[in-house]
Amino acid sequence: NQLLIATRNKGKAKEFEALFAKKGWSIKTLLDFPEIPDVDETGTTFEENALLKAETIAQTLNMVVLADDSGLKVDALGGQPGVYSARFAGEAKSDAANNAKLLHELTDVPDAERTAQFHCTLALAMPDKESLVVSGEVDGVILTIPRGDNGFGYDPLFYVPRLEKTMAELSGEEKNQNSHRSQALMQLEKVWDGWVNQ
Ligand code: ITT
Repeated sequence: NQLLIATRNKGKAKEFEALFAKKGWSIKTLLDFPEIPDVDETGTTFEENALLKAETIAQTLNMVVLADDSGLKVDALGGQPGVYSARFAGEAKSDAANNAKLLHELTDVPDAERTAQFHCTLALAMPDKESLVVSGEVDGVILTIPRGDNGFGYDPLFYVPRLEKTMAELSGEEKNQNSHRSQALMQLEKVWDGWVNQ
């Protein structure tokens, strides 16, 4: 049971390690394969990019690969940064710069209009098999001041009204019970066995 997660994002890798440890699985990520080149995310949708990452790496390594394409959709920005969330403030993929840009873009947007969703699409691929794709989403509100030290990316600005906390104020375990990533993984689990054994 060897599964490779096609990510080099340390925040994602940590969450997947915890999510799969619960099932008694140990996973690897692209952080364990520094020689493999990055897959160019040329798609315009989460689904296209997740499939691109999963299928390219599955071919390269000839194994079962899971890829995550995720991001933040802000209603007042017409759904941006969306698939461009990692590079919102530039190619350096800096969380601090991305958060600063988000706050800047939302200056003067009143609280009631700062609604957003965290989105996660997962693609599962292996050579010579049709890939599986599932998604999950969580509703939130973009704060004006960051709160909390956990998580990664936009977590300190993403307030979840239902939990009365930002994603960065949740423990790793709490985030993994409530995140867009865990919602998508729950969907994937429903179809996983049938797919592997088909
Ligand atoms: P890989 O392609 O190597 O997986 P990446 O960071 O480039 O890493 P994406 O293209 O899927 O991955 O971009 C996802 C971005 O969306 C990520 O860099 C964050 O800025 C944001 N994001 C996704 N999930 C998040 C989460 O759980 N908490 C905070 N920000 C998140």
